[in-house]
Amino acid sequence: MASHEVKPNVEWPAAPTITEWLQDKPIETWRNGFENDGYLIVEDLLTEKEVKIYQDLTSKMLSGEIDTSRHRHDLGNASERKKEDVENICQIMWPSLYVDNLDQGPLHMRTQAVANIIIGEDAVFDFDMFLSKAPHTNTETPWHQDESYWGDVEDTRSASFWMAVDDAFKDNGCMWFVPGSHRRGLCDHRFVKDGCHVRTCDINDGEVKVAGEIRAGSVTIHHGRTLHYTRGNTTDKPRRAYVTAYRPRKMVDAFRQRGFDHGEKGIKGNTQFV
Ligand SMILES: O=C(O)CCC(=O)C(=O)O
Repeated sequence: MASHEVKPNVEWPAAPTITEWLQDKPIETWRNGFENDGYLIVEDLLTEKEVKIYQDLTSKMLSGEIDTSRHRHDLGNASERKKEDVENICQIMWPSLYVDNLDQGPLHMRTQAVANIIIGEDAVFDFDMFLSKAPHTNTETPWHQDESYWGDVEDTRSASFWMAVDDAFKDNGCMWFVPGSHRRGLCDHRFVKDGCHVRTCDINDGEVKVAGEIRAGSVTIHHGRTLHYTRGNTTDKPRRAYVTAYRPRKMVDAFRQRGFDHGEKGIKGNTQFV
């Protein structure tokens, strides 16, 4: 954003406090589910009214009305563009830098609270990103473990929340997981193509794979070592997702000291951003 531009601001509707919001939630089931399976689904993390606000803001980012170009690129650039003027997979790192108060909204507040429950009280916000698979862009995100992007990690605890901005189902690119794969260690990863940022690893044909089909406003949550992927969007519906990621404070601090910030300073020419 150029320095003379005024950052848009978001006003959030009244919402329960986090303590109130957590009151009727199955906290032990969340903790055990995440520990055993390495992924979890929390339905309706956001209300319909709240989701509409994220839909509106992300539409403005996609159209360029909110200019995110310093943090925007095509994560699906390993293959030819399916539509000339649309990214195969549009990735915007750090969308919360572009709208005042965005990181004070219900997504960040509630995912922080759930992260503290499932990975520990020392979990802090690490980064956010926005991922869009526009209709008929048909570009898969190949199988991988997020930790393969992060290098040496002493404490492997982490939780990434993938909030469906649109209803997410198999054919528009919902998340898929291999349950329990977070306990296997880090697999060997390779770049999908020379000069591309995206990494992938092999998985066996016989693996159990579970699709996380969710409504807009719900989240899937995965550990940094959980194998996951998404199909390309072959439908005429959009598939947008807003991701927030949490890790232990010591790990985030150590990575920032090494200069690794998931592209916060801007991603152009920088390959170390997921
Ligand atoms: O949305 C996608 O296509 C993939 C997302 C992903 O791999 C992640 O959030 O870790």
